[in-house]
Amino acid sequence: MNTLKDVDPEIYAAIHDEVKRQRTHIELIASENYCSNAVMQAQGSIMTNKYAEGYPDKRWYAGCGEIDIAEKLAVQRAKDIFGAEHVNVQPHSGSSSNMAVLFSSLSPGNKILSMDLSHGGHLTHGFKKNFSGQLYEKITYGVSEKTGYIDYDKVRKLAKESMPHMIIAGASAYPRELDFAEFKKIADEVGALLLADVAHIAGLIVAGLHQDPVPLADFVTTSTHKTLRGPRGGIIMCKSKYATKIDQQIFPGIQGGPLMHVIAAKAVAFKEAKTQEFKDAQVQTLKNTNKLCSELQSKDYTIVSGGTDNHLFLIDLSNKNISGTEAQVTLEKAGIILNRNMIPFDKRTANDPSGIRMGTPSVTTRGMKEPEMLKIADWIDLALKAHEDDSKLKTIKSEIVAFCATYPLYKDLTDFDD
Ligand code: DSN
Repeated sequence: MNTLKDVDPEIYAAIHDEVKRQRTHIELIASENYCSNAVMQAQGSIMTNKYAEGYPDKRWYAGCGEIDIAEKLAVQRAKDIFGAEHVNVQPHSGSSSNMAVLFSSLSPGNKILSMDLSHGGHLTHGFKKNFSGQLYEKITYGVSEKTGYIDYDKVRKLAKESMPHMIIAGASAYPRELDFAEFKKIADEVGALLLADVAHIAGLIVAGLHQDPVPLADFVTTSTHKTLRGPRGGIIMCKSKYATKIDQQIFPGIQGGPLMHVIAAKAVAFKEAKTQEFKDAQVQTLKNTNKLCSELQSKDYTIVSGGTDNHLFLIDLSNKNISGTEAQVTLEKAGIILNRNMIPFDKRTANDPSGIRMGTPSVTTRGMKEPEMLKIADWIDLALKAHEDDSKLKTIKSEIVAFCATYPLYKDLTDFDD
């Protein structure tokens, strides 16, 4: 990166320090991961220079031969790993994937039935300040207060009462397996379209470790950078009968030129997702999440729903002398990165909620296994107990920096070794 260093020392310094931060911290944000060098090389390539509005073999610009190769590979590989009838790889994000699906199939004022944000849903599933909440009428389902699991009887009841045009199955902070077959039954009973947003669990689905909505749902969207371990972006999968309207809704409906360097990187990630190494990492992610969760439970932390079936879990800190925001800040001081999160039926606000969310895709990609989860649980517990003691937090941080050095990250980025 010597050229960047010369041309723009400030941005170079920010990247340099971010590499250092990623290397020296324990990353537990459930929606993050470390993509491979190969993915980053494709994303950092000259494909960023090319305009390619349209689709392969039907572009609005000349000179798209090589670009078409990349997009066709991305589409074919995504179809292959997910078993999808049709895939659009152009969405810039999971949010624009959802926007395209909603715009393609709903009219303003139509009803959507989706998971409450405070129970684990997503902004694009109808949050009032998001386009989805402003354009459509939202009815929300949630989890049972007693069990923390989605109450499917209640979902069915709400669907029958409200007769939504679309049901959205998917979440950003739900630690249990989603029953897509049950969602499909409910959608069919009320004549609703079914959108499965699998952004968080896509990698688990590809590895055969989570119920698969692709054969069932009308539309399946996902971001590509979470458990799927690709570049930051999104894709839409759908039944063939919706292919034209989805493609037209992405371009020219809501996007112009596709980000071809990102699409090339998606193709690389989809190739990697076919490997045994990827599958093994997804298996290990489940083991690690389970171990971290049960260890914290044994240290008297309250786990929402009592455990986890996937790559994440939520801790309810109500019985501790600390809020979700304070816990996030404290843990960052100690070298552990995660996010504050609302818990179902939270009595506090979204800005300073009662919970924290944690997941293990990143630490798993880094090579950590169950014994390391025990250490991380110890550090979390020690740090939260010492949240008013900065010198103790500093000591924990130095232990974590030393620990992280034994799990080298991006070894090939030697420019940043100092
Ligand atoms: N913002 C993402 C998350 O952290 O779960 C969802 O898109």
